[in-house]
Amino acid sequence: MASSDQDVTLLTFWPSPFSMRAKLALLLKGIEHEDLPEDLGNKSKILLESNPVHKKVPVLIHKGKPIAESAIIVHYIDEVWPGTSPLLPKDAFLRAEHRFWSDFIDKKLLDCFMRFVHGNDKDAANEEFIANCVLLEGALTKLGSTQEGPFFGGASFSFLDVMLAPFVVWIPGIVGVMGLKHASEEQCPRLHKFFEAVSEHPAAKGALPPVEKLKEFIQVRFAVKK
Ligand SMILES: N[C@@H](CCC(=O)N[C@@H](CS)C(=O)NCC(=O)O)C(=O)O
Repeated sequence: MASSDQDVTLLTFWPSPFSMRAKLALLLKGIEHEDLPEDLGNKSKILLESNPVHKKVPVLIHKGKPIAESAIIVHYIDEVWPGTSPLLPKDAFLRAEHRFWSDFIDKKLLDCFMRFVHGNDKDAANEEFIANCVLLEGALTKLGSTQEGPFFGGASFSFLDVMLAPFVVWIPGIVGVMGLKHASEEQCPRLHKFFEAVSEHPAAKGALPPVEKLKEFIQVRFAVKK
């Protein structure tokens, strides 16, 4: 563990995939921190003051300075604590690739995932979700290929792995409760290996909730009839 005088606090909400990213980056780096769970129905003063623009979690507060937005938080953590296990590649082109696919996850993958959850045309959203998984499979094969994975960073977690990791619990959660169809192992063999490797990783075990607990949350949050 890094020394306890780091003064790091994470404003968080356990089912939030964005909060999971920040938590995972902290655990991967071994940074001692305090979690401050938020009630998003009754946001705390500290959340409203530290993220006045979006009023969302996660917020990382480091030595009194707030940093918002999960991708920016993970970048920040990697820059401030580069030592132990760097998340972003050294090579500028590879770094750009990681940022490109991270943007893809937030703009394209998350978008059809949320349209499946909330929208009316679930079949179209599901089809798009599978097509996006296939695109990610291609990225994983290309980026992780030097060390044959299982991660985008090869044998160890990288920035992109942290950005995608929350889907390891959210996909089975939505599959189990709402009937989303996931891309098959034939379509996305490396992605399936990635999901398995993430679930078994000690830091991910600390940052991601159990799927069963998440399913209960999804049931209640999205009022899905049993
Ligand atoms: N783009 C943001 C998204 C954060 C986000 O949507 N957080 C949700 C929880 S999953 C939130 O705080 N929602 C509260 C609200 O919308 O009022 C990130 O990457 O951190």
